[in-house]
Amino acid sequence: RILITGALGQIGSELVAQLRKEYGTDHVVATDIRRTENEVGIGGPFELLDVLDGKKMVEIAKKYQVDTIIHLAALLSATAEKNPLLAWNINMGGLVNALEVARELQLQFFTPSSIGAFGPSTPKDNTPQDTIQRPNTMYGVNKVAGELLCDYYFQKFGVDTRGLRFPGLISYVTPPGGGTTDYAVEIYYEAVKRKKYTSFIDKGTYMDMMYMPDAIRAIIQLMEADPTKLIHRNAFNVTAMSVAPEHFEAEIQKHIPEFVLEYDVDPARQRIAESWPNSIDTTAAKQEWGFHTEYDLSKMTKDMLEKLQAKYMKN
Ligand code: VAH
Repeated sequence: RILITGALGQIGSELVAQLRKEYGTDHVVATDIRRTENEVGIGGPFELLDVLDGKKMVEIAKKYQVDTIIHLAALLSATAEKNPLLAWNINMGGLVNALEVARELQLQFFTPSSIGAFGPSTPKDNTPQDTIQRPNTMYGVNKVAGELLCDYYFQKFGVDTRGLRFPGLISYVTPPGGGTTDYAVEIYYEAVKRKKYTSFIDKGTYMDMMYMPDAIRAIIQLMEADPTKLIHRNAFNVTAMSVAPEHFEAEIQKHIPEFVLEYDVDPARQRIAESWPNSIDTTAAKQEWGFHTEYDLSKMTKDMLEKLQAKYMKN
């Protein structure tokens, strides 16, 4: 069985659905700090869990006899920058609790890192798997500390920890909350609802992005990978495309010709975005566990617009 924290979030809601499809509904225990109307989390075993409550986390892990924990609960970059101490407490406190459960019960462990684990002094183009990581955001500090802590638990305690440095993730099931790359999700929702969007990230700001189906497949593929082939663990660079707001605009206009993109740059989130790479190198993931993606900008845009039109434009 698999225990998932933050199961009602942007990644969690789709990962729960896919894992339940592949392994069976009762195989996946969804947990989150609150219940929502989100049918995915409630469509099978669900427990309320605040990841700062390590005792309850162990109880749930034992109750369902889990063998894997996927720790997703965290504050994303923009929110973390507004509440840095709260972000440290939740992102690191939650991670330590989850790693301790994995150590005590000898569970396989996954938690995401991010392109946010890189900083202004990191090579910006085709960022290597192994390179300097001095992020200047609290979220980035959390992600680098998290990567080091997960590698430590692997080396020191033999916990089978694995991680992915995710780019911006784009999805239509559950919108993200508090990310810097959220513009790349909002743009599709607004294109369908209002045929216009005002981006808080500036024209020409390149960031790596990936469609959620590719991200979910990468998690499952990494967790099922042969451990003897893994040279790296926490965490692999993965991405599908390096794009800027104007690329989304041009692709959306192929489907909605009257779509208009305007800009009203948010300095706080623009600063975060500019501290991240323009593009990252995914050779290690490809070589060590066969990472690949199926969605490029064109295929993702077609699918996003179709799914959102079905969701919002019943008529
Ligand atoms: C964020 N969506 O914007 C997350 C992610 C690479 C971006 O870490 O904070």
